Amino acid sequence: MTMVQSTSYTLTQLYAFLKQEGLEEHAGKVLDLYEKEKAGTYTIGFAGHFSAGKSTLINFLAGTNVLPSSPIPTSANIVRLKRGEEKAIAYNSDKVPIAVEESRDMERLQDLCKDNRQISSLAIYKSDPSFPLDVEFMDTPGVDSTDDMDRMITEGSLHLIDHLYYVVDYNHVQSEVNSSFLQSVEQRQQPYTLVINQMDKHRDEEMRFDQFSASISEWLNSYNLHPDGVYYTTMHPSHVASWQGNRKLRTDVGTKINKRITKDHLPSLMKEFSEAFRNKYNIGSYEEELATYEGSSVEEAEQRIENLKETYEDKQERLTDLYNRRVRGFLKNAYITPAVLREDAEAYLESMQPNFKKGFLFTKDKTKEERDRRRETFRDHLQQTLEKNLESPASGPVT
Ligand SMILES: Nc1nc2c(ncn2[C@@H]2O[C@H](COP(=O)(O)OP(=O)(O)OP(=O)(O)O)[C@@H](O)[C@H]2O)c(=O)[nH]1
Ligand SMILES: [Mg+2]
Repeated sequence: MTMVQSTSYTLTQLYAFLKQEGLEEHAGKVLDLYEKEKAGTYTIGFAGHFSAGKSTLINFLAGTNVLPSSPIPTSANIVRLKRGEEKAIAYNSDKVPIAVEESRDMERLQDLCKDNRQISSLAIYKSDPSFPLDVEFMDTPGVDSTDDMDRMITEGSLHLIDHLYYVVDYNHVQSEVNSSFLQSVEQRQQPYTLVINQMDKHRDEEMRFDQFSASISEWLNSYNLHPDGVYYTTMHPSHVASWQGNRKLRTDVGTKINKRITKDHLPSLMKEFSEAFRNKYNIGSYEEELATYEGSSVEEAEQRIENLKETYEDKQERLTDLYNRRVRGFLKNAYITPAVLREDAEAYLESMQPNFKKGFLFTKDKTKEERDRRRETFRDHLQQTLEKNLESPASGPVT
């Protein structure tokens, strides 16, 4: 496969091309990549089922409290948390900034995070996050179904995430939504880490921790999932500060930030774009049509033609043979000049001589009458002989 280098030039060309083709949404993703590359931003994303604790976890890891968290589905739009002079920029679905808030009012900022009527994404700059200026944490709305997951992958901001932390709550790890989402993530070769949050709900007397973690490994293996790591955390106020798993996760995030290994999203986006082209130009239906001419059916047709040809040639050969045997055979043996016919011919030829005269009176009329009679006799006998010796054998069964 040819690797596409995500240079600014490639992105600009690609953007212009997609725009020209009317694939606005895809052009928008290229623009995102272009801006991310230009700014040199390293993005850590958080996704998962709603109420798993994503926003709480980001607040904890970033050392802030700006993201709203609540037991009911809360985060309604994508929030990019950055370090900088405090402000919030709201974008609509066309990625156009529609409002800039310079407010330090937490409630106001949190309301923006929950509003998805006009706002589709939000950039919040805070002075307190512990991470460097070129790093951002991305919070995403919770998902509840495979459809939500698909939307999150195709319409969301997965194409901007360098490393994904997939957050699940303790009670809903092994769900269909989680496994199918993570399989899509693997397909896109998106590096990710699994975070099992709300571990305060775990009861050792019901199941030992090692048994629980073994069941998680088994589940991952059964779906052929290979996260970068698995972390067990709790954001419960009574445990948050002391929980070992939280510290391990924080260290892991720190390591990721130090290395800042960026993900090249262009190859998987190119696949997405080519799919969009296929849909736009209805390539699938052409392929289906072509497929009907391919494979066994055509081979079958060819075979049938070949068989027909063979049958035809065979028949032709047999007919030639038949003709030779029947016609030539009896022609060779046909007795078409029996004695009586020879006599008739002789009599007729004799009557045709100029000096031929019939009887004593040898009138002209009598001579003509005799000539006619002999000709008729000869013709009748010839006719009978031919019928008997030629026509009948030629139309009879072949032996
Ligand atoms: N017991 C317990 N509760 C938690 C934990 N983490 C978060 N919560 C609570 O769970 C609820 C949901 O937390 P959020 O941080 O809003 O979860 P979220 O994943 O961001 O949810 P959405 O934005 O709606 O998708 C809140 O009431 C949190 O206080 C945890 O580890 N243990
Ligand atoms: Mg949230």
